[in-house]
Amino acid sequence: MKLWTVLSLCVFVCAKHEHYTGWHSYYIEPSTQEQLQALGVILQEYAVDVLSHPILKRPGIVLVRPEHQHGFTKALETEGIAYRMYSSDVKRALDHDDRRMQAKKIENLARHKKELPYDNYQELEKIDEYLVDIANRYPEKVTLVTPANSFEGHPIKYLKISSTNFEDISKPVIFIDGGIHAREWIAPPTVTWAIHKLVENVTEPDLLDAFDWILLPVVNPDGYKFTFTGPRFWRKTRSINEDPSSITCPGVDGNRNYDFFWNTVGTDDSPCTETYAGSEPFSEVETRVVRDILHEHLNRIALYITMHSYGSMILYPWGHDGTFSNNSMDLHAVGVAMADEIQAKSLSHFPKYVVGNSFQVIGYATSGSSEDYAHSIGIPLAYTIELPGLGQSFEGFHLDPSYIEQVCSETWEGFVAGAALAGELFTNK
Ligand code: 0X9
Ligand code: ZN
Repeated sequence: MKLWTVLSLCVFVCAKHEHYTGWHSYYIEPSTQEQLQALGVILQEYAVDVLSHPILKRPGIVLVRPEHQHGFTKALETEGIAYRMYSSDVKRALDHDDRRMQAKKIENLARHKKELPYDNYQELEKIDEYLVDIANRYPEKVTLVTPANSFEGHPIKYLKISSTNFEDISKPVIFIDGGIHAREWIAPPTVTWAIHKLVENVTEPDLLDAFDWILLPVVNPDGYKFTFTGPRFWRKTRSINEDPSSITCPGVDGNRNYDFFWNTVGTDDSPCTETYAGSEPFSEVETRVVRDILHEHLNRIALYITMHSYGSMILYPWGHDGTFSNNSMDLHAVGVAMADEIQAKSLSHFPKYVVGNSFQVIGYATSGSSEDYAHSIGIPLAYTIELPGLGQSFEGFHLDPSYIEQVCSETWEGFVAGAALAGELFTNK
């Protein structure tokens, strides 16, 4: 029986990443504004999957399918854009990641470890089971809410955690979500860890006395599940709309789908791109769930954080044009306080966090993001946290699983600091 389990896991792992057979990954390093502009066109023409956006002085990382590699590299050479191949066998690298994950899974099974893992990435079903289990075990503090199913019918679940059953309306609310971008696997565990710290392993009891919490680990369950069973670098939702090309190219970039300067910059009209904004604002049930939470608790949400990866950044509005909001002093101060606390617990070889305006820090404009939307409707403190990624290529999205717990626990320190300051600012407003 055990042998069968091991064999079937191997067959599954080895067949899984066929999609990436022959794909290469490249570093690209444009050195002038003109090259950056030309690059934009090249990336579109060769349907390149951008894992990390290049800006001047910061190389980007891209994946290129076999049939486009020749044209892509020739086009870079014509424009004089520096590049080098990083991985000539993306599939092999992914198979390797999978084998390690499966080995850890088998080891945990053998040890009868039933808890949600923090030494391995968390599968959707395990997260769902955990949310149900916590709600059942701590009914006096925790309420499970399933407001809708995703496009493919997966329940979108979140927890409301409160010592006063959300009835004390003088308490500020902290809302944290993760997993809108499917491939950013480190994001959901930081949200489940926050649940763990608020309910199971409580070291800061005042956090429940002072705040109500809403924690939504996986906004985009379809995409998230898809990356565990199919293309590892899937980013979007999995929906199909009236656009005929969405049948072959499903999915919308959830972080371009909010109604804030929707589809004006940093987006694409074609469903076959990674930053497709959707057919209209809030076309996706997944973003509607987040929108509805934001509006339901609008007067009480003191702090909204959406968890992404990677880059070790704490970003705040406005991301579409790089200007600052009226609350930018507080946004910056609380962002720095969170980064300081994370940094204090971090490892020396992890990248240092950078805090700042979304556009200015990431170097490209984005419209329709959840962070900007939340702030635009009146949430005073709204952030995107780009969690750390290590390594030189797509490892950015696949931080060594042995670091998951480290990232979760250091990020928790940031949440604690952010909540404390957000609470003070909220009460004094
Ligand atoms: O591009 C994005 O959606 C985010 N980066 S990621 O690598 N996780 O995809 C950054 C979004 C920040 N933008 C705004 N707040 N507008
Ligand atoms: Zn993201």
